[in-house]
Amino acid sequence: MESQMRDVPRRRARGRTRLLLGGVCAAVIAVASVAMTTLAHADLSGPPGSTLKAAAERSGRYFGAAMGGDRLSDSGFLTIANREFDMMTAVNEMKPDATEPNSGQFTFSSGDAIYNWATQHGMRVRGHTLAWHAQQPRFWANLSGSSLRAAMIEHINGVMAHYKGKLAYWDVVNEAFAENGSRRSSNLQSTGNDWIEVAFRTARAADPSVKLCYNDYNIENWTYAKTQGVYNMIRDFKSRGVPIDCVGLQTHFTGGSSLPSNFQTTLSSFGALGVDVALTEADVTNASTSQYGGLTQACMSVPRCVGITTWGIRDSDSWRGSENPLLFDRNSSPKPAYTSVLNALNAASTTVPGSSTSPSSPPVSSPPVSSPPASSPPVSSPPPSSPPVTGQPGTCTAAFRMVNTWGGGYQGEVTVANGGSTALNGWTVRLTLAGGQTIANVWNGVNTGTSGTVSVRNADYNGTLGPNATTTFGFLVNGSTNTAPGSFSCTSP
Ligand code: 9MR
Repeated sequence: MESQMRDVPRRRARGRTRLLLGGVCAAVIAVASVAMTTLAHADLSGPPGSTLKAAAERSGRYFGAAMGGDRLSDSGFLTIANREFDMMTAVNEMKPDATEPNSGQFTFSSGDAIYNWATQHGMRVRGHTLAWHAQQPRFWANLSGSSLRAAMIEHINGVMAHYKGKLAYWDVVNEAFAENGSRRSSNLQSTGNDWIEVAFRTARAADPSVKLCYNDYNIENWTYAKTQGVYNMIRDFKSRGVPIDCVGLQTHFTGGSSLPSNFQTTLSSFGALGVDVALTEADVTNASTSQYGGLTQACMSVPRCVGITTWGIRDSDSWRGSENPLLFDRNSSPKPAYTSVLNALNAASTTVPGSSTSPSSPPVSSPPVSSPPASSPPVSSPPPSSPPVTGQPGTCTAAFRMVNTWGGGYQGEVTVANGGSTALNGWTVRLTLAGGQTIANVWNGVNTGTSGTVSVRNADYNGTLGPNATTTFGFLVNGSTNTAPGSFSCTSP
């Protein structure tokens, strides 16, 4: 195992630093894919669970852990993982440097080994992570601007294609904010402020079935600037229809930081934006029973808090082993914090929406949220004051907007509108790209052709447009010019 010090996250207000230690683990043989297991039916009236996963599943939640590839030969670890956990995250094996060591050359053997073991033992898997300032492929260091942007898009497409339909969540973007609530400066940030939304749009197009998350640390305290920065980004994404389904709060209460009293407010506030929330990397200095119990209880009180993952299982697995921050000791025995977590899981006061046929989830801490389902683009309804409809049946129009340009390409958006008096059932937009340009990626639509005249038809979920309704699709174009496409047409069957 190789040890390294990396980027040092810091809560400046309290002058703390955290060491990031860890290792890159051995590759193991990949086996065929295994279908995702589904969540147990929530039932708060049933008997208490005697394991972490059983207790979490009572309320439709999961209890997860992180494992490195080296744990695949550690029977002590595997025994507890199999008994107690139903979600797994790879510590390093699905990160960009691990999955694409050289440009366009993807390697999944280490990630697959963890995926296969976890799914063969009834667990679901959380993908971590696709775009991050740390642990990048070495060749990214030589890239910037449009070439780095294109490399990020290619990376997301390459990795997500491999895991398509197999994962429960992807941490699409990790740790993109600074402590003061602004964007962290990084090579990715230097490609343009829209890099995060481009990452999410790319991810949605690559795998519409997986939930797409933003993941960060030090966003647990509701009044902290960084929490507000992330919150505002997600609110903005939801208002503009940028696809995002969840926020991961890493919940590292280590290195001096501790459970804030407003943690539940943070969780419910994020949830009220219409995203799931999850505690994704929990660990607590000396495994304080009150903090572990408190963080669990906060999650159990917020319907959209879907689960908790600890960053390792035993103290000997921890990136901060000297703080003994996990639920099991070095002899694999559960610690007192294990009992406080188990009790808090069993005392859940809410179930996750959709996990129960007779929900016992009053909106205690977050109001019911009406958000579009994961894969729906925004489809607007006509305003109540719309003029009387006089258009012809099935009149489809397309309007182009240049969203962003850079040296070697641009991001475009097309709004498809139904100006007719009856619903459109399916639409196809034809557009002509300038010479030398190719479409790299389309979301909320399906393209035929990548250069010259390209046609884009509706995706499965946005083909029906009522009178005066609109929807949008987006695309990325590579090329030496940023000339907008010409000769648009829209037809409907
Ligand atoms: O636990 C991981 C450790 O092995 C790596 O060396 C380190 C490198 O950046 O990353 C650790 O995992 C981090 C996670 O990916 C993101 N949040 C902080 C985690 C702990 O540092």
